[in-house]
Amino acid sequence: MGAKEQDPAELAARWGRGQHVRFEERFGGTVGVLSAADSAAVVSLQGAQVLSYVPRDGREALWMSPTPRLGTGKAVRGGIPVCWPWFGPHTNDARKPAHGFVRANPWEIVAAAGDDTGATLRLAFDATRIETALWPHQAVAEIEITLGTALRVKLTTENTGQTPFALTEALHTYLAIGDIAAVAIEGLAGCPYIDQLQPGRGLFQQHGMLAVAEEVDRIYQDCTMAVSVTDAVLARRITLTKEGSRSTVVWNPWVEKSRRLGDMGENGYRRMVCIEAANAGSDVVTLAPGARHHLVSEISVTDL
Ligand code: TA6
Repeated sequence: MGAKEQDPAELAARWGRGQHVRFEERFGGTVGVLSAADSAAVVSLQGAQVLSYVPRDGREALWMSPTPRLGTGKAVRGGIPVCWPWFGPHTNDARKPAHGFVRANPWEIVAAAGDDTGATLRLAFDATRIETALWPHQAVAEIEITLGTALRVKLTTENTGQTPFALTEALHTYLAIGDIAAVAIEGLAGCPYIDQLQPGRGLFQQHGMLAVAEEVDRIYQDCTMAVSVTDAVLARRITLTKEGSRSTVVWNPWVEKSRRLGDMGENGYRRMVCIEAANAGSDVVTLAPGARHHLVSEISVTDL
């Protein structure tokens, strides 16, 4: 995609919808700015990544690295990165990028709409442009972001090829919290999970509410319920509901991994937790030729 397709003025002429859908330069790249229902969201064309969601209470709901930079060939840490067409490390080639190949690539806008009640931006990524050595299948991914009284993100995968393929995926949502020591994560009770910090140990079982007091990196399997994060410091509850998702990933890097990552900022790990609508681990989606799969994550924020 050339510079013209990323030029905010060109995009505004074609996809601008008054004050409801605008385009501008931010963090060294082009973003769409959605405004409606007394809320706002920011989406980068790189990775079709939601970078910010401010609901009607006026407080940011998504955590973002203190050093966000687009166009570096790497994903921006924060917001809602799109992990596709695989989640985590590639199953049999460690040289391939973790979480697939769309996070650092440009997506194309295919639809925009907006009025006082809601605003929508839809972006597409045609994977046929990817060299077969990286991924030998034909597919189109679409991300539809709808801003209203909640933030709804829908990731659609269409198999445009002649052979079925296995898909794992995640909407890797970084929620903003007041302090990791003062949040209760509910909705996972009874779900089995893979502990990524104890590989090969089989499945564990979640008992009751999850509190985080160390590095947590879990793929809850066969887990379709809504997850809520009750934040005593910010006096709010963020609820994440899902469709088309059999896995929920929960991640906090804690101290050592944050240091190794280098883009979490000072004590950044205390102010974020990832709750991800996903299909990962053994929850693999097999997509037949011509079939479509939808993964939806909807975030709503309420005062306590
Ligand atoms: O979703 C959790 C996870 O898979 C962790 O294992 C950690 O690697 C995290 O994703 C971040 O991955 P990234 O490639 O964005 O640094």
